[in-house]
Formats: sequence, C-alpha cells, structure tokens
Amino acid sequence: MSTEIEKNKYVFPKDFWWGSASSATQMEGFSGADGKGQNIWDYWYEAEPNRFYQGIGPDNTSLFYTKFVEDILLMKETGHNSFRFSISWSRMFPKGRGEVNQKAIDFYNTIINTLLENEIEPFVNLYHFDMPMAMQEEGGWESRSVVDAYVEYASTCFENFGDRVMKWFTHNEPIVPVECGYLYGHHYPALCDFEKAVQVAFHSVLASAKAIKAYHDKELGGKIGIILNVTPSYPRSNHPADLAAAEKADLLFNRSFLDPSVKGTFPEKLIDMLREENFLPKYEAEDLDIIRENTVDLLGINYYQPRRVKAKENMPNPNAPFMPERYFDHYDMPGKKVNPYRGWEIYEKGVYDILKNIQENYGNIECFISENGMGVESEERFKDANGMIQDDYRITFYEDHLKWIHKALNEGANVKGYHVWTFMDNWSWLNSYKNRYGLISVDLQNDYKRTIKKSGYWFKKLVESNGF
Ligand code: BGP
Repeated sequence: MSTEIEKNKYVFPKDFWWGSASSATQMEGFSGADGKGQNIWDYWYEAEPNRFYQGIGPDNTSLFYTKFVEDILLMKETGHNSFRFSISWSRMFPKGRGEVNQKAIDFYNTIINTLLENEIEPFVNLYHFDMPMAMQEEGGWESRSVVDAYVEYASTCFENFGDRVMKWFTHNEPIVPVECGYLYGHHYPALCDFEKAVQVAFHSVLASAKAIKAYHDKELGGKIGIILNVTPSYPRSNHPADLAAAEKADLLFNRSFLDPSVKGTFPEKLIDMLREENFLPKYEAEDLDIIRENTVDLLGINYYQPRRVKAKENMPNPNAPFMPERYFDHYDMPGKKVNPYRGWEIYEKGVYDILKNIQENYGNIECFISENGMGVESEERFKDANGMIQDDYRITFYEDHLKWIHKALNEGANVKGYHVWTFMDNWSWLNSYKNRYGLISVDLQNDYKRTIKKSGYWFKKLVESNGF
C-alpha cells in the first residue's frame, strides 16, 4: 500500500473519514411499520401524491429498514470507514414526544452494532427535514413547545446510543426547511411567509444549542456538531452594490446558522436587516445565553453548488410577499459549468472557499465535508452490458472537488473527512427517484437490487490508497 500512496498525487491524512451520508426518510422505507408515526412527508404523500415525481412517495424508498445487512456489507465492500444516517424522530416517538417506540430503539441499535462490527464508524444526525406530523400540528419549528419535544427526542437518542456513537449532529441543513417549507413552498407546510421563516430558523438554532447542552451534560465522551449547507455567495462583480447583495445573501443563508452554531452569536448585520423590516423572532432572554454557551464541537459542510447574485435591478413590488430576493437578484453567470444531468452549477473551487472561510473566520473549527455529490437523471442509460453504471462523470466530479479539499488541507484547514451523497440511489423529497446520486444503483423494478457502480469501485480504491 505504501507504494500505492507514493504514486498518489493527492494523499490525505491518516484516519481521514471516508464514507457517505443518508437520511432516514430517504432510505428506510416501511414508513408506517413497526409503530412508526407519520412525519410531514408521509402525511403529504398521503394527501397529495401527485406532488411527488412519478407519484413515488416515502413508503417506497430503497428499503434499508429490511436490507440493512446487505447494505452495510456493501459499505464495507466499497471501502467506507464511516457512514452518516439519521434517526427518524417519528419512528422513535410516534407522537413526537412521550412514549418511545421500543422497536425503533432495537432497529437503530442493530444498525449501530452492525456498522461497528464491520469497522464503520456511525455518524448520527438527528433532524433531517422529517418533522413528526403530531409536532407539525403543534406548529412545527414555529412552536416553542416543539423545541422541547425535540430535546426530549435528542436526549433519548443520546441515552440509548451514546455509548457507541461518538459523532452526533443536531440538524442536517436547517436552512432547507426554512427556505423550502416557509419561503418557497417546496416542502410541507409549503408557506411563503418571511416572518414565520425567521421564527422557524431561530427555533432550529435554539433546539440545536439545547441538544448540544443535553449531550455535553451527559459526558458521553463523543462530539456533537451540526451539518450546514454552506453555499458560498459570489457577487456578479466587485461593484459595491453587487458585493452588498452577496453579503446579504451570505448573512441570510449561511451566517444565520453558521455564526450561532460556531460562535454562539448572530451577526449584528443580520439582526439589523431583520429589525429594519420588523422581522425579529420572538424569544426569551435566556435563549441567547443558551445559544452563546452551547456551540458545536465539529462542523459538517454539505456542498453542491454556489449561489451567484447581483444587485437588485428592478424595484420589488411592495405588495408581493417579502422574500429574500428583496435583497438581491440571482445572477446566471455566462459560461458557468453545469451538470448536464441535473442542471446544477459545478464549481469545484467553492469547497475550497468554504474551508478557507471556516479556517479564517470560524477559528478553524474541526470540520468535514459531510455531503458532496452529483445527481443524474435517467442514469440507467449509462448501464453497461453487465448492468454496471459507468459513471465516469461522477468520479471526475469527486476527484475535482477532492483536489480543492486537498489544497485547503495543505494550507492548514482543519478538515477531517469526506462523505459523498450518497451511498446508494435513494428517494429524494419531491424528486423521488428522478436524480440518482449513489455509489450503488438500486433497481426499483427488480426487487430493489443493488449493483455497485464504477464510482463505488473507484471509492474503494480511493479509501484503500487514502488518495488518488
Ligand atoms: C441535500 C440533502 C439531501 C439530498 C441532497 C440532494 O440538500 O441533505 O437530503 O436530497 O441534497 O438533493 P436532491 O435530492 O434534491 O437532488
């Protein structure tokens, strides 16, 4: 192996975390089985199945709930030394709080133990867009009582699994429920209400800090963090108006979570922006102390694509609902590189810029890339005669990002690992199975058969040689 490493141009530090990320709703299936309560996705699918691509809902995912042994062996076969999954709140607490579902505890215990037996470190996330319906009926993240229910759920997870799980995360991409659920109408409750969005964001920050406190109080010996989609905001030009527009986007979408999570405080400029429009959230005096005193031990960074903005060109209609786009316009940069199979921009240097930002402005806190991936529509077309997807585009995508991560590492960034999105093709929110991301394909027509893609074999080699 040492000769292999010598041959590599991009060698990563010893004990680098190589693996992939997933979430309960996207892969477990069995959404109504073994006592699981409904979450907002189960409810929404039942109420409006046509919102979902090809009418496929969260009851029809890759069935990790029953196929997990095979899947964990595949993780091993593709070289994983770590794997992130989430614990379904509504599986643990069918009503969101109160009575715990023992079958859920048994299930997650088995997952954790099977991962450990296979020398794969479990990274566990708590909230991944999956509010229990009973809690949504109470107001979801808008409601203070739901924050307390979340802390009860988090504490129960720490108590039951914290002896073996040493890496915890309070939320995955908490800005997404804010944006998609309360601004742009993509996720339930599909509202367009800036004031509520701010309240939801504030309560998510508060919930995270309270869960961190609960975890630290138990002295279980591991670390707890948060996973954020830090999306660099690039201005169209260096013109002050474009720079100001980019700064506002950064404050709203990145620093709204990054600053309180890592530094314990909200940016003054963000507070001023919200105050000016009368959008400051409701809070109690002690909340700010809790947030200040309970910051993360480590940070997960999800990166897919940047946000490009420019100064506003047209005055917004004052009667239209207040949206983040009051502060900037989106900028469609000519000549940008685009993933032709998903439409998202590919800008590999973005991951370096994020890591440098964390190094320079956030105390170089321990971090890792917790999601990075390339979605591909109709990926079956790249299947060879043996049924293997020849996803060379994905290998190129990963390598091109890893080169920038490597550069940041060389310049002192405190980055400890790289998790791809995702292990196997999975169900994704409204897009269902439209875009495939896995290292492993899943054949929905053929008993959910798993087949390692070319990128899965590439990943194995990457881990074995700790670089490429
Ligand atoms: C991230 C989420 C994942 C996953 C991924 C891919 O934002 O954490 O849950 O879905 O994006 O996005 P999509 O499936 O919409 O293409």
